[in-house]
Amino acid sequence: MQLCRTVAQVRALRPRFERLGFVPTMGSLHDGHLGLIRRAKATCGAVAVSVFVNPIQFAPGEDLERYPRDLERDLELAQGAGADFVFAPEPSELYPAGFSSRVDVGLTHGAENAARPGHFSGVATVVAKLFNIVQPTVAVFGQKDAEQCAVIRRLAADLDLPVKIDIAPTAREPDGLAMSSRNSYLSPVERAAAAAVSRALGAAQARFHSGERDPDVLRIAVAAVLGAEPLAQTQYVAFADPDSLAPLSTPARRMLLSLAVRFGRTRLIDNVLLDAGGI
Ligand code: PAJ
Repeated sequence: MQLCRTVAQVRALRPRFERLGFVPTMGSLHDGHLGLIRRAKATCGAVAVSVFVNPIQFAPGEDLERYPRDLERDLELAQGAGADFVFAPEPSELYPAGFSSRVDVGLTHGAENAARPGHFSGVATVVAKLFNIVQPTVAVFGQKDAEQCAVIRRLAADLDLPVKIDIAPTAREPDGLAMSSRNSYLSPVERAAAAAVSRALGAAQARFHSGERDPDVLRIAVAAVLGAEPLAQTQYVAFADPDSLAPLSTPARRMLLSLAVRFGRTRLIDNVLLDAGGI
């Protein structure tokens, strides 16, 4: 497995691969990331991974400085999952002096967009750059970040980017907690309490599957579970169209239910796609 630190190194390596899968990450790799790498490898036969804590998607006061970084460990894990090369640039490589462009996808209705203004423009900008540098055939993203998936799908479609966007299911811990690099911030007590997030989603999902389609009723089921966990500080419970992210307030057969919940200083997000399909 090769390590590229510069755009020029990636450009020199790229012609070696015909089909190339790509998994963009901010490092601190966990089994959720490794599942995406294996999936991209299985689809394309070769896979590139980027490890870059993207400064422009963090607002002042967020966790940019304390975000966990361990490149040696990430390289070992990426290699073990089948990565052919890792692109781990310095910030100055992607954002040299004079850099001033921004990609703005819109989709401003999203609850996460409202909670983190400017975040998705930072994500779309770096992902557009990474796609142009790596030139992947398929790029794999995780359903864990559902709003990010909607933004990336729109970005690729609207700008005619020649890449297929593939979304992989959320990888979870045995108690249901969605895997996340930020889980490492949780104290043992907070970690135990954090299982309430997926339990709350599960409660709404169970109601949905027994025929309840009204977001206001489902919201009560979510609130009952989160309200029973004293350490959980709910930031939002949102029902939205999974593609446009427009909020839903009337019964629907297909809804993205997403949550943001704080445990102490740690902010966790999770979601479930409620889809009645042909039922
Ligand atoms: P990061 O949080 O490192 O996540 C990298 C990829 O892994 C994303 O597609 C994310 O959705 C996916 N992922 C994270 N946890 C997952 C889980 N439990 N199950 C399945 N997939 C999971 O998302 C980012 O980085 C950044 O915003 C990035 C796209 C790299 C742009 O900077």
